[in-house]
Amino acid sequence: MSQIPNPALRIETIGRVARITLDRPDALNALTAQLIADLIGALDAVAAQPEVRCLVLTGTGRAFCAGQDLRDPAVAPDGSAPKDLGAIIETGYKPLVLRLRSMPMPTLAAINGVAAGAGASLALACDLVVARRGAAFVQAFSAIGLIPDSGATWNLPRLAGRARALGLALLGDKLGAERAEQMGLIWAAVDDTAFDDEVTRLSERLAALPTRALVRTRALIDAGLGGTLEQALDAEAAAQRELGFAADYAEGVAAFAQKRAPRFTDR
Ligand code: T3D
Repeated sequence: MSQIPNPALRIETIGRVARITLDRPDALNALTAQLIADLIGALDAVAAQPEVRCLVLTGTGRAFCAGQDLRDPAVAPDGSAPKDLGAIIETGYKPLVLRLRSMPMPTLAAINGVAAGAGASLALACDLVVARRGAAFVQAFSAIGLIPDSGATWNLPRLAGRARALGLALLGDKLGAERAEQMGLIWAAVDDTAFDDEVTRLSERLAALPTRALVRTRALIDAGLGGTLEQALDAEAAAQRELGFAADYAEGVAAFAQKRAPRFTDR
């Protein structure tokens, strides 16, 4: 059950950009069962705000998120009956990742520090990932006898290829932001001093673009990765038909003809 406000979670909307901040820096923003439920609630709340056209997900302190809180009694082995981690995924991480991936606006992960385990998976589930040059990504799962979860086995090989996905997942080494960018795992590594400005600039830029078309683009690219060319062509035709009837297309073409910036409104 969601219990917003949760002091470990901050939600703020500035103009057309909503920002959700994981805010328990003493625990490297690790996720408890309650925090996962509240994060889903926060995403639902942002999705329901019609004026929001970009979501930024970030953390406070020196970590973005250290993944599952290994001290949470809901999951931590304590000598009593073993915990059903499959149930935790089914009731927590799976709906969280699906909610994130289906947000009705572009999502930007602003990686302020280390992103480990499910924290790295959450980052990779966002549409764009920008990271401080000093940040790092860790597939921390093998070190504790688990497999990469929260979509990592789906996202990692698609982003970085099988060889690198396996190297990262099996060895669990820290991967610096710059190397993550070179591997195609993230959009950009940014100098620490320029990070905040770049996140603001990019989020405002995304918010000014035609939201509905961006969201359809995400869905088509995800579907296209698993389908045939013919399926992709059919899905593109259906989406283009829908967008062609919508206001943003008329506005975009009018702005082009009038040599002015477009003002997109569809969501
Ligand atoms: O279990 C299930 O429900 C299934 C789902 C699993 C999803 C998952 O995410 S599994 C993976 C869980 N996460 C990890 O295993 C990451 C563990 N942490 C680390 O590997 C490292 O802490 C980091 C790479 C994230 C950062 O390293 P470093 O050297 O910068 O910091 P540190 O010294 O290791 O950690 C600082 C403190 O944060 C420390 O506490 P202390 O000693 O100062 O009191 C450490 O215990 C705490 N911490 C770090 N990660 C977690 C954590 N506390 C609870 N849970 C954590 N995940």
